[in-house]
Amino acid sequence: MHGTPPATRTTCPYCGVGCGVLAVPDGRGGAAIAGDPDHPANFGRLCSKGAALGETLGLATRLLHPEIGDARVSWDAALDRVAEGFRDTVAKHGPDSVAFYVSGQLLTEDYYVANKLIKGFIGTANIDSNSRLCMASSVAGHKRAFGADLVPVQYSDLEAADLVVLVGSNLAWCHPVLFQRLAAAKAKRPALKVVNIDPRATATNDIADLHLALKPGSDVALFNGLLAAIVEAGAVDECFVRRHTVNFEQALATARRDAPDLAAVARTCDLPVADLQRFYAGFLATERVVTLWSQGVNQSSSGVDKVDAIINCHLATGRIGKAGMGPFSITGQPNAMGGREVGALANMLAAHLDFERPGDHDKLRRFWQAPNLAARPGLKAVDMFRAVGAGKIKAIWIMATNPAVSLPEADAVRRALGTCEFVVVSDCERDTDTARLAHVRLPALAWGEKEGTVTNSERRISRQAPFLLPPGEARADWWIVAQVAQRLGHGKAFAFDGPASIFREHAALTAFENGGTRDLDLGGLAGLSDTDYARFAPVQWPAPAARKMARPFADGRFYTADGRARFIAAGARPPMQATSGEHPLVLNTGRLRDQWHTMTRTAKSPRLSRHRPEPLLEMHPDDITARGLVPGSLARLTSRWGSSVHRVLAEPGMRRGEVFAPMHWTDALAGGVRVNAVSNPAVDPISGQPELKHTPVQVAPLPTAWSGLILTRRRLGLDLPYWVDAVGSSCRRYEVAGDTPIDAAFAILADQIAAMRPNLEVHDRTGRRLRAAWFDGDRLEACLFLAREPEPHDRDWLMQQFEAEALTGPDRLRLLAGRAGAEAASAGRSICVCFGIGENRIREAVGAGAMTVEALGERLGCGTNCGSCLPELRGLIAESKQKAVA
Ligand SMILES: Nc1nc2c(c(=O)[nH]1)N[C@H]1C(S)=C(S)[C@@H](COP(=O)(O)OP(=O)(O)OC[C@H]3O[C@@H](n4cnc5c(=O)[nH]c(N)nc54)[C@H](O)[C@@H]3O)O[C@H]1N2
Ligand SMILES: Nc1nc2c(c(=O)[nH]1)N[C@H]1C(S)=C(S)[C@@H](COP(=O)(O)OP(=O)(O)OC[C@H]3O[C@@H](n4cnc5c(=O)[nH]c(N)nc54)[C@H](O)[C@@H]3O)O[C@H]1N2
Ligand code: SF4
Ligand SMILES: [Mo]
Repeated sequence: MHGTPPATRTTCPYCGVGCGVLAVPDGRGGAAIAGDPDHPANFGRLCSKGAALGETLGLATRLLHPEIGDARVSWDAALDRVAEGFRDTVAKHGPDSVAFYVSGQLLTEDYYVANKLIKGFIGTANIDSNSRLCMASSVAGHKRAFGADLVPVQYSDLEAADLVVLVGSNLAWCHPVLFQRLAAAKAKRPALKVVNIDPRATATNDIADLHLALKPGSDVALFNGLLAAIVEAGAVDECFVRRHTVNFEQALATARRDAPDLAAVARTCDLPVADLQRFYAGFLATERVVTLWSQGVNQSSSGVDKVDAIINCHLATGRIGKAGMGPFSITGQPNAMGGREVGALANMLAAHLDFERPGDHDKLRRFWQAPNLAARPGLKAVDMFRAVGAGKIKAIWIMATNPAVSLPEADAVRRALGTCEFVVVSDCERDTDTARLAHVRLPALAWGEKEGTVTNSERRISRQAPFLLPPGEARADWWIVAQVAQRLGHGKAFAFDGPASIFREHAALTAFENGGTRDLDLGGLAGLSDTDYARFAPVQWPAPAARKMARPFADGRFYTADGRARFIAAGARPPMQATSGEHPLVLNTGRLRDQWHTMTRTAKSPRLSRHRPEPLLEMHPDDITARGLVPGSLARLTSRWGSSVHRVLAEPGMRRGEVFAPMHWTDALAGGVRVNAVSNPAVDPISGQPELKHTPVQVAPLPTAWSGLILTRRRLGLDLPYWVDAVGSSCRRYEVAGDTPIDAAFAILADQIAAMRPNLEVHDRTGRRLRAAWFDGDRLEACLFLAREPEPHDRDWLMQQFEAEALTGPDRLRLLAGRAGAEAASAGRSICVCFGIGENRIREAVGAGAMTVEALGERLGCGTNCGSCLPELRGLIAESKQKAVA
């Protein structure tokens, strides 16, 4: 008898919460996915993205064989070519003429091997990570204040706190399971208060007692004001400050310059004095405070100062190193933390060993037996790609990241890669914006196939375990790097026989001549057998060999030379690029609930594609009107660096003068919409992290002759000023717009959709609306709607028609009308993607008296699985209550 195969315990490959997942393969290349009830990050919960992992495992678009140019080659040929490219470039131009650009989506083992090869054996520190765009400011802020990159808070502290301050974090959408843990703790204990500090009113406001919609970039002033208020109120923990810190007076003097009084702070931050007072009073009156931050803090030209301005307030009150309190930088990627641990950033060595600390270089050189170990820091991401553009870096190997989309000044990045002599890309997908520019493409194992460890936001190391066989010729990233290392003549140092042996070496390095001088110590894990490693239960570091793990900083000792934390005197300054008459608006960018980064995986999931199928530009309604736009129309976003096209969404929760666009869409999935073509390349002077949340822009109507919708079972390659591809369960959906005459465009698109003439075609007499549909027998194959003005078709209903085996008679006519008849009301925009419940149905249920999320859940099921849509459900309920009052 065959029972259900046992579930594989693994970890979600998306955000830094690091949820445990149970995966049961279905034997057909897919798997059933569930939350792991025993994992300490999520205790069984998963968000919409985690729950939809099963929909992302398909192989249709995977890179399955090595390629040189567009030709499939053997692994030997590809690896020889990569080794030759790097060897020749180094021989001719020296080690600093080559670079690796890596990612927080590599496993710790992959990351370790890449860092070891380039720093230890090629002999340059030109290795940087997409963590530069993500965590670099927090890393630098921690090191300045604590003497080490150590996060002293864990998830349970959020639940134990009495006040949680969220700064520049859309926790509800970006760390949904952590958000749910916080929401549940608050529901159980309403005394737990939440303050949300974000220029936008996001879904995270759902649990906020106070929202401070501050002026973008003004966080330093806000927290300097808090430091001054702490002193004013006599709330300083004098004993802690005296015994465990230095530099308090200098930091206070600077804070007072920024914050001579409350009114001054209110002006700088553009906040009501009363709201500031409430925030400060709450902070002063509450001992257990966690301040949690993310990209609204890090992605800033004053990111490091923002981090330290926050940490200053925790040091001044001694609120660090104890349960329920502390400064908490949460990580974005599944292994952002692992990359920091192995040191795969241009300004670090490895294992929290530093270029600057005397003796560290020598320790690493001896441990690795690497006489060629890089002696000075390499180029950080933005500078690295500028050096590629300037021809100084002539060979680059990009692993597990998509810089042609995710870096600022993305058009310049693309041009740089286009002119680079030798570009190698390791990816799981064949057609990414970056892979298109590669000379050699190397197929990497994906989630579900690869094996190793990741570290989450609370320093907890968990395993990613394989439950699918490697497809095609795809190989583990560590294997690929080690093979190239061997071809470069470093066989002995890279003779790893699997991830377990790499992990043991990494753990041994963290303990090497450590003796309590370095925070990162995994000595207790350096002796794991292969079997221990395979069964490895999640563990938090430090995990030294001899001592028991203690809460970081519980003893008031820090990792500076004198053991004391540093207050940092950091004065407020405005963002680097100021608005002007030509570019009067501020572009803020970030994430959507159901997409991950450059969408190479989440865009495969029909249910995730339903939440926001297009890249919308969120604007205050007054700004929309002022620019002659209307909601739903297309607009061009322009900056000094480039432009992109978006559909306009009216969002009263935006501040006037600021617009928000998602970072996700690429040229592989759309045309004209890469927002980082617009983003400015200013960076924080210390961390090198780009200011991705603040670019001066202009927004203007996009002149179009027509816009439309194509639904088809086949994928299309389009060449239009605006097009966006989204996957449905039985068809693809293309939103399109163009500036050529509508009749000609219609004919060209019809030709692209099918070789034959449409079975149905309806043009209205004025020539303003053209429609066609194609059938294969009775089965719907495609439909095309073009019109001079955007039309409100019922897209969800139309996409459902592709699920029917046969469409005949009146159904066909309804199809060309673009919507269901009166008898079948449309479900509307998808809110709960787990059960496919649309906005209209939710509004109906609310109208019929379901005024709580529980009641909605009982009636429709929505919100009862992953819970990611709960903030939006509450929003619809609140809206209805407001209407009732008005
Ligand atoms: N759904 C989803 N979740 C993700 C990801 C994803 O792609 N999709 N990516 C993961 C990764 S790698 C990361 S790094 C995290 C990021 O997680 P978050 O940082 O929470 O997400 P973002 O949307 O980038 O930005 C957060 C907020 O910063 C605000 N902000 C902008 N400027 C300022 C400012 O000057 N001050 C303050 N206080 N706030 C400001 C923005 O309005 C935005 O709401 O998410 C992770 N989780
Ligand atoms: N405007 C704007 N831009 C931003 C941000 C923002 O807030 N606003 N946020 C920044 C931040 S915080 C981040 S983290 C970056 C993220 O930006 P990227 O790292 O560029 O985004 P991803 O789409 O995650 O790219 C990962 C790539 O690796 C591939 N991949 C996945 N798993 C593996 C694997 O195991 N091995 C290999 N070899 N390949 C793999 C995927 O197919 C994909 O092509 O974007 C940054 N860019
Ligand atoms: S919160 Fe969601 S995306 Fe993040 S690790 Fe958990 S399931 Fe994955
Ligand atoms: Mo990130």
